[in-house]
Amino acid sequence: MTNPLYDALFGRHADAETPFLILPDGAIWTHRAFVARAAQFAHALVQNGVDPGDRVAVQVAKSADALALYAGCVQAGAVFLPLNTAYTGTELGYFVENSGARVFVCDPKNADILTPMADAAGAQLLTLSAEATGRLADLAADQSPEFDTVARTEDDLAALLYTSGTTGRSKGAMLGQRNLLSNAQTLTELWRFTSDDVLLHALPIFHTHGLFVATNITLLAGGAMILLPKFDTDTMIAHLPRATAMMGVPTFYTRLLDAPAFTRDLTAHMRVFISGSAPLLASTHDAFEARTGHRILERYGMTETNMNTSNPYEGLRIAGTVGPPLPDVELKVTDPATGDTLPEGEIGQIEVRGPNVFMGYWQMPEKTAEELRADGFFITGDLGLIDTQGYVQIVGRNKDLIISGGYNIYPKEIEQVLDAQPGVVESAVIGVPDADFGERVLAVVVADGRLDVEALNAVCVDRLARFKHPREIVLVDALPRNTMGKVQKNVLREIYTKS
Ligand code: MLC
Ligand code: AMP
Repeated sequence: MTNPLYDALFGRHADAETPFLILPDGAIWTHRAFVARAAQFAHALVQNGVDPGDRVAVQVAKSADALALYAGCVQAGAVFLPLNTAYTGTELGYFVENSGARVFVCDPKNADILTPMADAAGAQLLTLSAEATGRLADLAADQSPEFDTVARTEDDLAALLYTSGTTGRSKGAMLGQRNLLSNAQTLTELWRFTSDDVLLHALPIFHTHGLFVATNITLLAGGAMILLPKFDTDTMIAHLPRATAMMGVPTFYTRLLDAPAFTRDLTAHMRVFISGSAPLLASTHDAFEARTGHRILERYGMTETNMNTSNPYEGLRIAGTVGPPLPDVELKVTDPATGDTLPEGEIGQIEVRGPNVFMGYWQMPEKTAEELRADGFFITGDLGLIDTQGYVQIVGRNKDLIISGGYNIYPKEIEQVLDAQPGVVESAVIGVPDADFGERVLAVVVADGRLDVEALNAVCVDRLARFKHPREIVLVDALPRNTMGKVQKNVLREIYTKS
């Protein structure tokens, strides 16, 4: 029986007494202990009716157990569906229902409030806290540390990650074993990860970056991770001496640069700093090199495709570029109107093809067909060019998307909430530059006399995760429109970027 993803990432470490997770309190989980805990979770899931192919939706705090639950899902042949811990009940209801999850795991402190939602969606609710308490933790503790791994092939679904759409509801990106495994193999080699590596891990584990890029690569290499619950500048600085590598979104790097204690001496022993999920300003890249002597290695990816391009480990890392396509990824720049490939240096939409590209959107064949061409090329929605050296530069987006601190925010979703409120005639949500988050959310609202801005903020709290909330609401008489009647967001961005 084989299960390629399980065998490569987890199974082969079953007897290894080497450290895998180093926790903030100094506790260490060996690879063996981690694999054993994963098996206990696999048993607990099966006892709760999880069959191969079933979705297991998980909204829990970052912890060693949360990662072991991911591994347990892979071992049981289930489909892991991680959810942002900031999501509200309304948001969660959609994901659990849409995915048809068999089990929904949440923090014990949210159980009462989320039980009706899980019941309505037909999902079994289990609980797990960062302190290894909760019904799932208790159940797992009683299980055998060995589990007969469920056979899977590389074509089987391993994870479902929801990404919002520019129109309508979120789409579940179906990631198969091949997608995850091939990308982890390519990146491990490209970035020279080995069993000697210790990755400083402060990213959330409900997204591609923290879960697949960081964790899968470390596991494949047989290395270790210092698993921090979240990013905190002082904590990062305290743990850096023990690390060899770090991965982060650009906000991590700008925050570290703001700290005088982040010095050349502190980072001299580090092997590599990797950035992605949002554009790294060339000025940040330069300031980082001036401070530490390290050139940040920037790469480019997305939920649907895992990683697509990377600056080289050896060779020129060029600020403002995301490097050449990965060895097993084809990348072309096309004319958005015709789909024709554009010559080198011309700006167009970025399309990618390779074993990293997802299997389509969960139960959305039309959406899948719109973005994933029959020939396998995925239309990323990013705009860019390929320069004379073969490096890709991302110059913008062909999709109405804000990236704040590495989180994707779809204006449409916020506009729909705002527009439904009394007193709102219409709204336009845009991203404006922000020194900390790269971009922040600003809502431009046309109101009639009845608008109560406090009530507007309150409905956002109820309906939307905190990171999506408009940081500023500006009231205007009318929105700028082009001759076709379409709101000109570029004009709004220009106005509110200047002021
Ligand atoms: C937190 N807040 C955010 C936010 N993160 N608001 C907007 N954007 C964000 N990203 C809210 C908090 O709830 C808080 O609300 C306030 O902003 C300030 O919080 P903070 O303490 O400063 O934030 P912090 O907890 O430090 O989080 C910031 C962060 C975090 C940048 C460290 O957001 C983060 O870890 N981002 C990484 C996201 C990521 O992993 N993306 C990868 C996606 S995968 P209040 O109520 O206090 O005002 C992908 C593919 C690829 O994109 O290529 O990798
Ligand atoms: P997500 O859907 O959360 O996976 O976000 C993917 C999007 O993040 C991509 O489509 C890009 O727009 C953006 N992104 C990821 N990495 C980079 C990068 N290095 N530079 C610029 N944008 C990036």
